[in-house]
Amino acid sequence: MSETKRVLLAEPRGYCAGVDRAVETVERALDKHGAPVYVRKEIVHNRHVVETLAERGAIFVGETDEVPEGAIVVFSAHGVSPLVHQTAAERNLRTIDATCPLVTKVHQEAKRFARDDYDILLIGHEGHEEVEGTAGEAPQHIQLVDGPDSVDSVTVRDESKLVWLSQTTLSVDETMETVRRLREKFPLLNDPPSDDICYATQNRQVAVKAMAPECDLVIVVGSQNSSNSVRLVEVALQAGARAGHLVDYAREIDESWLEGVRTVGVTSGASVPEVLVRGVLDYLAERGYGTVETVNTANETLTFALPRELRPART
Ligand code: 0JX
Ligand code: SF4
Repeated sequence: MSETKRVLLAEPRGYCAGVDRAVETVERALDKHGAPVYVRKEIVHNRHVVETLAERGAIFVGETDEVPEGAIVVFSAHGVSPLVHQTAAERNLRTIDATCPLVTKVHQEAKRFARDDYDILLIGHEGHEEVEGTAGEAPQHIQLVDGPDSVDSVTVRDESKLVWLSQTTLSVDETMETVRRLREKFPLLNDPPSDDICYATQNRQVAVKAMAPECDLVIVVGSQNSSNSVRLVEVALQAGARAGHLVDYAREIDESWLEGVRTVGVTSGASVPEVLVRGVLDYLAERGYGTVETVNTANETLTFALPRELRPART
């Protein structure tokens, strides 16, 4: 084996279409209306993004009741329940909804199946904002299934009217295992009309899986509260990477992780700006990992239009 140190760089990585749109929404709202612009929850789950927007005048709040009457509030990419829309309206807030259209799609599915009186098993992580928003569309019909081990405790009203939906940013393999166990228990379980785990989540997992078997170490750039970023570390380890770590910044890399390491895999979550990946590549280059080979498994071209309130007026 050659001793040459190298980096494998996953492609696609980083910003997805929904994050790009959500971050630009806050930037444009600041340009158009001036600071402050309120944002309910983190616009996306990335420390650097949130800190940068806060420096520009965005004020991040936990709930809409912290926003002054009549002010502008942006809803994050992860989506909100109808109750949040309602409380914002009651406070006369001017809302700009940056919910990713692919999250909205899951909300629509939830509403439709609830209208048809199905029991909905929503696979997702308890406490995550996205599942709180989706579950809020039909709380009487939806129950959360947080991974394969939660299947045992699931009970339903009518096994013949049952569908599973999911959070958009889960591990594909773990979700399929959860569905397998659910179907063992409920053979008539219906699949969602289309994939709820979104294209960006899937593509980033496919890319990291392709490089993981060759990696002594995989560094995923992303924040601890970013579901899709955390999943990339898990997927890398399951696919054969010898070690894996999540870092917000290059400065969080521990020199000891590189001991005896020849191949380092690098990728980033869907909420991570490329500048942070560049920081990690520079850090690695300074330590002898200057050769970078891209591992490309898909090309992404999807983009979403900005929320209506921020589109240029028609002439
Ligand atoms: O924690 P998540 O992966 O859902 O969110 P993050 O890191 O902000 O990623 C992009 C937004 C995803 C919404 O589906
Ligand atoms: Fe939308 Fe997927 Fe990005 Fe979430 S990860 S914002 S669902 S494109």
